[in-house]
Order: sequence, then C-alpha cells, then structure tokens
Amino acid sequence: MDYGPAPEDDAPARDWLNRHGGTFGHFIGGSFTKPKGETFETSEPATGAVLASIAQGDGSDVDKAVKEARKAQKSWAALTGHQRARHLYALARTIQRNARLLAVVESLDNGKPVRETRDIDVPLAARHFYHHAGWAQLMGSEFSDHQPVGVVGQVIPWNFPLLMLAWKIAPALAMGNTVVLKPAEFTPLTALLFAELSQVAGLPDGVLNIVTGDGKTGAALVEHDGIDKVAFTGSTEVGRHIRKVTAGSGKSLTLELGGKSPFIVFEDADLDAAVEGVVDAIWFNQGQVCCAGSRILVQEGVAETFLKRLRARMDYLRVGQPLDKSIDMAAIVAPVQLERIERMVAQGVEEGAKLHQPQIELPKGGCFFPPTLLSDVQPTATVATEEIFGPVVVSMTFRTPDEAVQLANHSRYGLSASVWSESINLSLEVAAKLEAGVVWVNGTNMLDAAVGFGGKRESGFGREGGREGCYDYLRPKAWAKNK
Ligand code: TAP
Repeated sequence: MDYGPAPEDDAPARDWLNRHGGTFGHFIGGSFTKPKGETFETSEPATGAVLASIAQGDGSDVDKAVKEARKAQKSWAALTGHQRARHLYALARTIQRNARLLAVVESLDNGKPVRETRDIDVPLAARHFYHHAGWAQLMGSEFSDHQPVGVVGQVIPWNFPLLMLAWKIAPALAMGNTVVLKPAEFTPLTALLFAELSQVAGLPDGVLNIVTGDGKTGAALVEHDGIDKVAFTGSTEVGRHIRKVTAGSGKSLTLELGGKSPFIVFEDADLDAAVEGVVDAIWFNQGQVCCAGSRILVQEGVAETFLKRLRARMDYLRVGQPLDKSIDMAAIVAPVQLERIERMVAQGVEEGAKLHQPQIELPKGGCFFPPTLLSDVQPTATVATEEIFGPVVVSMTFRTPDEAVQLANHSRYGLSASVWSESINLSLEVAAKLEAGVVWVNGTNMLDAAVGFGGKRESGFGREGGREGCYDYLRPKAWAKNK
C-alpha cells in the first residue's frame, strides 16, 4: 500500500482547458484570436496524451501583435511609476491567487514535479512581479535620464515556462515597455493562462501579447522591424543566430544561453551537505536547468568517499508522475530531448566514463530517464564539455585549488559555479577566479529577483533581476538645456 500524499488534483486544470475547447489562439491586444490556419499539439510528457491544440503563429500574427504593443506603449510609458507598480502588484497577486492552477497546468505541460512548480516556479514568478513593482516606482528617481526601450520581442525556452515569462515580462513592463512574447512550442500553456489572468488583473490591452508557435515564429518576431529590443533565453546555437540577424538593426539585445556549470568539492567540505547539493544541482527539474551543476570536480583525497555517498543517495531518489507529490523527479520534456540524453550518455560510456544509474523502475508510457552519474570522465570528453540538459552529472578529480580553477574554467560557457568548502577564505579566493556570472558557496540554484542573473562567454550577456536587469530594458538619454 502506498502511504504517500495524494496526487495533486488536476480537475481545475482540465476544466480550464475544456473552457477553451482544448484550442488556443494567440493573445493579441487584450483578447484571444480565433485559431485559424496551422496549429500544433502540446502534450503531457509523462503520458504522451494531448493537452491542447495551439495556433502556429506566422509573420502576420507577429505583425498584428507588434502593432498592438506599439499602440499601447505610449500610454503605458506615460503612466507614473506608481501607477505601473500597481499593475505589477496586481499581476503578482493574481499569480498567487491562481497558484494551484498554474502549478498543475505547468506540471502537466512540462512534465516537472508539482512539488517544484508549487513551491518554486510559481512563488518565484509572483516574487518577480512584486520585486519589479518596487523598481517601477523608482523609475523617475533611480533611473532618471533613462527611457523605456519601447516594444520588446521576447522568446523563452521550455524548462521554466512560467518563471522565464516572469523574468522577461516583469522588468520590461516595470520600465515602461510593452511586450510580444513567444513561449516554447513544447510548453505554451502557462503563458496563455497568464495572458488570461493578466486581463483579470486589469492590465491594459496591448501591453502584453503572446504569439505561440515554433522557432519560425520566434524568428519572425526577432526579425520584425517594429521591435526595439530582443530578449532571448535558450540555446547558445539559436542565441548566436539571433545575434547575427539583429546585428546592425539598432535593436537592443540580451541573451541568456546555455551552461555547463562546475560543482567544486574541496576535501574540507561537509560531504553530506555537498551530496544534497548535487541532488539539487542536477536532479532538480530533471537537470533541465541552464545553471545546473552538471560537472562535479572533487578533490582527490575525498573523491572515493564522496562518490560512494552520492551513489548511495541516488538509490533513494524517486522518479514518478508529475502530480505525485512524493517524487523527486518526473518526466523529460519531450521524446526528442529524451533521445538526446540517451545518445549523450551512450557516447560518454563509449568515451570511457563509468556509468551509475540506480536500479529503480521508471514509469511506463512517457519520457523518463533515471538519475545518472558518469564518473572518471576526461575533461575533453563530449559529456564534460557539451550541455546535456538532462539528469546526468559527470565527475572528475583535481589535486590543488589551482587545478580546480583550471578545470572549472575549461568550458566555452560561463553561467554559474558552486564551491563547497568549510574555509571561507579558500571559497572566496576560488570564487574570484571562476569564469561565471554567479558563484554559490556551499549552495546551488540560489536565485533571487533582487540579484541580476546571467552569464559570460557563450552563456550570453545581460542580466535578469535586480537593478542591472532593469537597465537592460532602458536606454540612457542625456539632456542639455542652453541657458
Ligand atoms: P532553443 O531551442 O534555443 O529554444 C528557445 C526558444 O527559441 C524557443 O521558444 C524556440 O522555439 C525559439 N527559437 C528556436 N529557433 C529560433 C530562431 N531561429 N529565432 C528565434 N527563436 C527561435 O532552446 P530550448 O531547447 O528551448 O531551451 C534549452 C536551452 O535554453 C538550454 O541551452 C538552456 O541552457 C537554455 N536556458 C538558458 C537559461 C539562462 S537564464 N541562461 C535559462 C533557461 C534555459 P521552439 O521551442 O518553439 O522551437
């Protein structure tokens, strides 16, 4: 008999889908368009069942959305900071009021555990709007001599659909911009639900527009002449392409891209805490996290003990259905991503890595992959250099702090890093030398709306969160008056 908590009730989410007849158009100028033309299906990664049929946006849909955003921008920017703040507070509060519904829709569409959507994705999304309501009020003082960029085209990935939407929309709106956002093809539902909720919260028409579709829709948005800035989160490959096509266009650009973040364990570290750190670093959201600690670097003297404890811990991880509140990991977002993970793990083994996967039964019929450790990996191996974006961590050893730094920085990415040691001096000394936008000491995945998050090198540029993130949605303007 299973004495675990009852699974989360999915009836309200199913009701919401049914209210829309299982079909969604774009959200343009404050209402949903009638879906016409091409559509695609979004399904549950955990079962393969279809959830809804979604409009595939083309150039003319993007054009309409950009025009609505342009129409709304002047009056949105003309509001006082205080008035805009009230709208952001209303959005935050509306997210909180609908937290359960958002959490379940997100878990169904993305496949991630409802424990995470309920306790992390949704609360952090609300927090982002609350935090940026504060910045909106400071528009006239803190950001004097700056103006809104204008109309922003935003393209987001599937790994944190609602949270990435919040990271994009909250600072853009707070700083007086209007938005056209394209969610990922695999996970459009919470963006559409959020759009509906924005009407409940009283957001003026045209301030937020959502155009659904695949990469072609994203490309049409990025290349549209009517937008003033592109804010993109996704893979380095697509980011590189976007940088090329926007070059010379006058559009501002921020890119939040991939990562291959080091997780450095020194021999004086609290090893049990570090083992729990790995669980959070790589098995949270099935490792589909840009800042996942996917490369363990462990000091030689403790490597054997540490990896033994990690393997033992892995045996207690539970993989199950997203709405089961007792599980640690649920589904991978889509078959194509699952195949990529399987292929890369096979390649890792071919290249000489030692494979450990706990003997656990995976649910049938969906996209599931077990927690995986590849040890004895060479620093140049494909699995040590390429982002896997799945529940797979590789491990290597080092002898000295200098060697740890060298190994950690042996990457084309530079998003995050995590250092585990009981010596604050050693931790800070190493942290200063790491090529990363954010470094965590004795912790991992510590994100806050008040702190600018972003990368260097091929992890992109620009920041999301905090004061720095606001500046990315503004343009400086110098004023001079002749006597
Ligand atoms: P991508 O394949 O790059 O897709 C990201 C978004 O771009 C999707 O909405 C995608 O549409 C769209 N897109 C694809 N081709 C495009 C084009 N030519 N022009 C404009 N838009 C285009 O990434 P993904 O697989 O969804 O997400 C995983 C990646 O995102 C990983 O590399 C991860 O590290 C990165 N990521 C980074 C961060 C930060 S903050 N640095 C956070 C989360 C994720 P479709 O999905 O509909 O094809």
